[in-house]
Amino acid sequence: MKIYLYPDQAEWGALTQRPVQKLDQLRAGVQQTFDLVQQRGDSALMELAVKFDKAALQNVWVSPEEITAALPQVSEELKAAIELAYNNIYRFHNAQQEQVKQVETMPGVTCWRKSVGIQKVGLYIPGGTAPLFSTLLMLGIPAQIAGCREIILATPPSADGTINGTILYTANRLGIKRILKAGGAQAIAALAFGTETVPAVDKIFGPGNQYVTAAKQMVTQMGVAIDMPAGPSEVLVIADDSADANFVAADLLSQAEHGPDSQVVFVTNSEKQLQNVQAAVAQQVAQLPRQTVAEQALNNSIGVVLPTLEEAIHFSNLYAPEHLILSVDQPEPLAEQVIQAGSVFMGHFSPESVGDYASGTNHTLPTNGYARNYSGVSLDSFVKKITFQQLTREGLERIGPAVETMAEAEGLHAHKNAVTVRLRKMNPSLSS
Ligand code: HSO
Ligand code: ZN
Repeated sequence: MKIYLYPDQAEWGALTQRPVQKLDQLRAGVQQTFDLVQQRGDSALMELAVKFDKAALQNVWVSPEEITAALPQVSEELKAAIELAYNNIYRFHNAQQEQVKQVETMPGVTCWRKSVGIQKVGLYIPGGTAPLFSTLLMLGIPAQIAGCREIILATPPSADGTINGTILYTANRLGIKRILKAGGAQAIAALAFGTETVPAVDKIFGPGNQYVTAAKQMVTQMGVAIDMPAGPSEVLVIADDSADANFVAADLLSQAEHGPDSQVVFVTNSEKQLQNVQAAVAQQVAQLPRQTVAEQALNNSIGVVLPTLEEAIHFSNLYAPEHLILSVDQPEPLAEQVIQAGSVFMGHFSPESVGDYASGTNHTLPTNGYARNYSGVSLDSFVKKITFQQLTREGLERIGPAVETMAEAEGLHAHKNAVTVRLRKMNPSLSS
C-alpha cells in the first residue's frame, strides 16, 4: 500500500486516477472472433471452446440431464444460503416496480408511462477460479421480475465440458433453461448476433475479462445494449478511530482477493488508525488462500490520511468508487454528503460482503469512475419505459392552438396541419 499523508487537494486528481484500460489493442482479435461466430455459428463456438477452454463439446447447450445431475451436488447448507440471498434480492428488486400513474397534464390530456421487460436478455457469467453464482442471482432475479421473455445464460465450460454445479443449481432456481457453454468474446458474439440455435438478444449483462469487456463495448456499435462499461472491481474505505482495524483490513482484503487489478483505497483522518490497519492487513493477508492475488492488488493500493472526515468524503466523491464503506461511528451525516458511489456500506457492521451476496442490493455496479454517470444494475436495467398519451376532443381543442403556434415557429407545417385538420373537422366554422 502506498501511503500519502495529508496530500494537497491539487494532488487528489492524480491519486484518484485508475490505470488506463488498453482495450483498443484487443479489438482486432475480438473482431476475428466475431467474424468466425457470424460465419459459422455453433460450430465456431465448439472450435473456440477447444481453443480457449480446452473443452471438446458435443453440444453448445447444457442438457436437462446435466441440470438434474447437478442439483444434488450442492450442499443443503449452500442451498439454504442461496435461498436467503434469493429472497432478499427479490424483495429489494421487486419493490423497484413502479405503479402506472396517469397524469392529466391539462383537462382532456392524459399521459402515463409503463415499464415493459426487455424481451431477450443475455447474462454472461465468467468461468475461472471463482464461479460467480452470486452474480447470476444479481442478474437473473431482476430479469425475472421485469418479465424478460427469453433469458440466455452464457458461461464457459471447464476442460471436461461441464459447467459448475452451483451455477447450474442457481440457474435452475431462477427458472433459466437456456444455458450456453461459451465464454469470452465468442459468447458475446453468439448473444449479440445469434447462431442457428442461439437467439440474438437485445441486451447483454455481466462481468468478464478484458476480451469480454472489449466485445461488449464493440456490440454496442451494432445495436445491442449492455449493462454498463466495466473495469476492475473497487472499494474505498473511510475509517476513523472508532473503527476496528481488523474489520477494515478484512474489508480491504475482500476486495483485493478479487483480482490482481482490483482497486483498494483506504482513507482515514487518523495516522494511528492507518498504522493499525496496515498491521492488520499484513497479518490477515498471510492467512488467505488467495494471498498472491491479494498481495498483487495491495501493491497498487493506496492509503491516504486527510485532516477531517469531510475531506475524506470529498476525496471519495472525486474517486467515485464502486463500493464505499463508511467505517465510522456516525455514518449518517457522511452518507448524506456522498454524491458519487455505486453502493454505500454504513457503520461498523455493514461489510461489502453482505452486499456482494445477500443483503438485497445489486452487486453489479459502476467501476472505473463511471459512478459519476451510471447507476448499478436494478430492475430498471431490464425494462424499457414506454410513454402513452390520450386526448379527448376537448383536450385537443385546449392544447391544439399552442402546438400549431410552436410548429409554425419551427417552420414545420405538416406538424401544424396534423392539429389543424382535426380542429377544423371538429369545428367546421374554424375553416377559412
Ligand atoms: N464484489 C464483486 C461481486 C462479488 N463478490 C461476487 C463476491 N462475489 C463486484 O461488485
Ligand atoms: Zn466481492
